[in-house]
Amino acid sequence: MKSNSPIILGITALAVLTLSGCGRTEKSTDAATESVPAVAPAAAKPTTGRAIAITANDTMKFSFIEIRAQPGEALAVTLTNEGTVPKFSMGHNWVLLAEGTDLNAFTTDAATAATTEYIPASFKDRVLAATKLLGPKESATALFYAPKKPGHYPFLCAFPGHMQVGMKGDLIVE
Ligand SMILES: [Cu+2]
Repeated sequence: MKSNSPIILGITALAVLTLSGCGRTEKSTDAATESVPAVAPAAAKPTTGRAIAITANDTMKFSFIEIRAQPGEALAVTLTNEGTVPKFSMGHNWVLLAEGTDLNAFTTDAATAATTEYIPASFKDRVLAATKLLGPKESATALFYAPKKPGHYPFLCAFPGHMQVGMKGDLIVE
């Protein structure tokens, strides 16, 4: 009996911990989804989504700068580079970032991130979706779920200098 009591106590304590632990886990998961929208969309990608076709060319402009989506909607954003200037001096990509991302800080770091197609490692966890960097007449699609939290999520072209001349917009989740 002497040896049984601590074990029973231990099991009881474990059960209590497990029960309270469950409650806590559920709550913190919800909180994490709300405060860190970057994590949820990166976890899973849809196999298909509402098609949104954007073009860009040598004038360094996206064909439109506003996309509206419903929370959690599956989207397929296709960027086509209709320009003719070679990729090393006029590449384009489409990069969606977490709400509130400091775009100037992003582009500062992006300028030295040529090896990762101008998506800097320092901002990797802020990237919700992105296409590869496109040369002339190339196109690529980013498949992703819109964030579940309504808000304005910035997108831009990460090629050096392009955001500054206007290659940026917003995904508006509402
Ligand atoms: Cu560009």
